[in-house]
Amino acid sequence: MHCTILGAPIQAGSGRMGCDMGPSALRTAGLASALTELGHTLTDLGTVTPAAFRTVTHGNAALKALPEITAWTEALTEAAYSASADAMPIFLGGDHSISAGTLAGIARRAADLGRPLFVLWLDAHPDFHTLDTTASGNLHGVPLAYASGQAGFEGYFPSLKAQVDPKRICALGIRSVDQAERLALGKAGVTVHDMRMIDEHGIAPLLRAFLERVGAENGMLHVSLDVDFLDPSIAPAVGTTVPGGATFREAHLVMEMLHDSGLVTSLDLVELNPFLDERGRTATLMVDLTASLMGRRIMDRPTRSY
Ligand code: B3U
Ligand code: MN
Ligand code: MN
Repeated sequence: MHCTILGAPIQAGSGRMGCDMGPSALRTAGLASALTELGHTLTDLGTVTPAAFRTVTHGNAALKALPEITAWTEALTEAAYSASADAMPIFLGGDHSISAGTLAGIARRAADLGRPLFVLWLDAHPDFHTLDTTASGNLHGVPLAYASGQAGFEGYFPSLKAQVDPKRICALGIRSVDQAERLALGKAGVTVHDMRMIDEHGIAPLLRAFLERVGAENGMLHVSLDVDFLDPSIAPAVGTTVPGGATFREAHLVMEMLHDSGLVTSLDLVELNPFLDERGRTATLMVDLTASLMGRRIMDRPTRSY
């Protein structure tokens, strides 16, 4: 597989500093060599640069860094579209607001190819706020709502050339949802597998059912991996730790099943805040999970084929 790597060092969407060091920490933890050791080829496209910020005002006074995130979203939409021309792009955040742009660009690519785009959102949070409903004002809480065409972004975020069908989104690992999001997710028809579902059914059957849908429709699959999908005991380098996250083995199993499916066409690695890390262990875990997604395995065979 040919991969492209793009750094998107945004931190303003998370409301605290540190995520801008994410791309650097992922590179330092050996992302490139992990990929090439698995036989993949790779082009590191460096760092995306946003255009100058415009002044914008919005009725929701809580919103933080709207001009900045808007400019980043424009730049990342274009970058994601070109980086996905003939390669699998891996986007290095940066906070989760990067996915407003990465999803918009990938959705446009999928529309060009005439293929349905599916999204696997691995996160403690669904990030399904609009500019009107977010109470924290942190724009890492809105990308999935924006990219799936929810109302309220018009005139602020770039208009979408193609959007993600909310019915093709599966959010897995969810354990912190605001009321406005809960209502909007239900209305839009997003599949939400929260931690209770994972505890009751196991993570593998839930993921398998989704992958079977993607495969049946010859879909493209974008995976968005937020550090806080993982339990904070194994991944401390994130601003919004939520207890009760995915275990080390659950996370690797998800990645191994994704690899075996052969369906993944793009990936976000987001919310890594190296300032909060312990001797690079979270950055290293994110790289190891990426390696599992890209084919690293314990024995030289998949456990199950699709
Ligand atoms: N839903 C809350 C919390 C949050 C969302 N994403 C993260 N935290 N990382 C909000 O602020 O929108
Ligand atoms: Mn997130
Ligand atoms: Mn999160």
